[in-house]
Amino acid sequence: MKLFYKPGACSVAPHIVMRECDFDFTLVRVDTAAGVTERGEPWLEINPRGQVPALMFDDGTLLTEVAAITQYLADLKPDRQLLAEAGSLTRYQTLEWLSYLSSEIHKRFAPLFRKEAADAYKSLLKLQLNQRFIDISNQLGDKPWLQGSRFTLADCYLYPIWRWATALKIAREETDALQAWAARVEARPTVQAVLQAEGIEPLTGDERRPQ
Ligand SMILES: N[C@@H](CCC(=O)N[C@@H](CS)C(=O)NCC(=O)O)C(=O)O
Repeated sequence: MKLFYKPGACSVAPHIVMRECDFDFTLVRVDTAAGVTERGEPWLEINPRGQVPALMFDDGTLLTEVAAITQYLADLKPDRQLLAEAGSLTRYQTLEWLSYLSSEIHKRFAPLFRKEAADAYKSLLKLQLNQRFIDISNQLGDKPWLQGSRFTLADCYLYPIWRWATALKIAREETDALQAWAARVEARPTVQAVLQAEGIEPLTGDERRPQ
């Protein structure tokens, strides 16, 4: 399998899943702005939707969307318990998180990275995001992971999103639980491997990362 990614983008989520599940895969970096992969292939010919992540199978079939790719991968390796079995409420609570993160959080970030978006609109988005992150932090509370004692797809997806929030200085107050969670995420060897492979920095220094 090939995972098309952009460093630090939402493709970090399936990248973490790939490593948590020990898949044999090839990473292919995409410059979405230039519309070309690191191999010089026109990106829109591979993925007409133009976005990362995209997962390509050996026969050339493409699967896109963070929620679909991560569920597919997790279901191939149920023993990793990133997604509970079909029929269990826990599974649908993970899907609830994926849906919420995708529709209510992830998409609010896109205009914040665009010069042409009006400042008043950006301020509104930041206000809304700020409140949602405080809420997520409150939901986390003392739990190690979003759904309790088990690291799931929900944590994999929230991690790149929380990185953008940190970069844009959103929700720096009242989010201690989220900040502690990020340190736990970054203590995972799989996440460290992702950061290294993508050439991106952790949010938390060694002194803040639990050993
Ligand atoms: N709904 C898509 C969103 C994907 C998305 O927004 N990807 C961004 C990176 S986080 C991207 O490729 N942006 C470049 C572009 O839109 O040109 C998913 O869940 O995978």
